[in-house]
Amino acid sequence: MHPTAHKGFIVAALLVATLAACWGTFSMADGAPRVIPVTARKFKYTPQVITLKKGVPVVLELISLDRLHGFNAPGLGIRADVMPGQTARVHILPQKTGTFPFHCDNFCGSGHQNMTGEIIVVD
Ligand SMILES: [Cu+2]
Repeated sequence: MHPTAHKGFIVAALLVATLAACWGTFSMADGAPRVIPVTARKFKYTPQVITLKKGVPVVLELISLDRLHGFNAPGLGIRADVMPGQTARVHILPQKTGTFPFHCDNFCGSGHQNMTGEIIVVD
């Protein structure tokens, strides 16, 4: 390679590296947590299994497709009323790994007891 061309290559490589570093900083700096939509209806939460990463903040956006439900994950200290036409936002910053069951805690009919799921926190 001609020395000048070589230099040009290094400059280009540095530029790419700098842009990549900036991009990484920006995407971290925007700080917007991942949003996970969750729907409730008789007698099911969707998704039923929610996988999170320890230390990574998320927001659950809970909405009901029929009537009032309750979202309760005691192991994570989370509870929210889930209503039709109104999004309930629950912020979670998982601190420990494990499987944390959630259930509907507003009696919503026969089948209510099946309205369960789990949040799995992984490393
Ligand atoms: Cu329910």
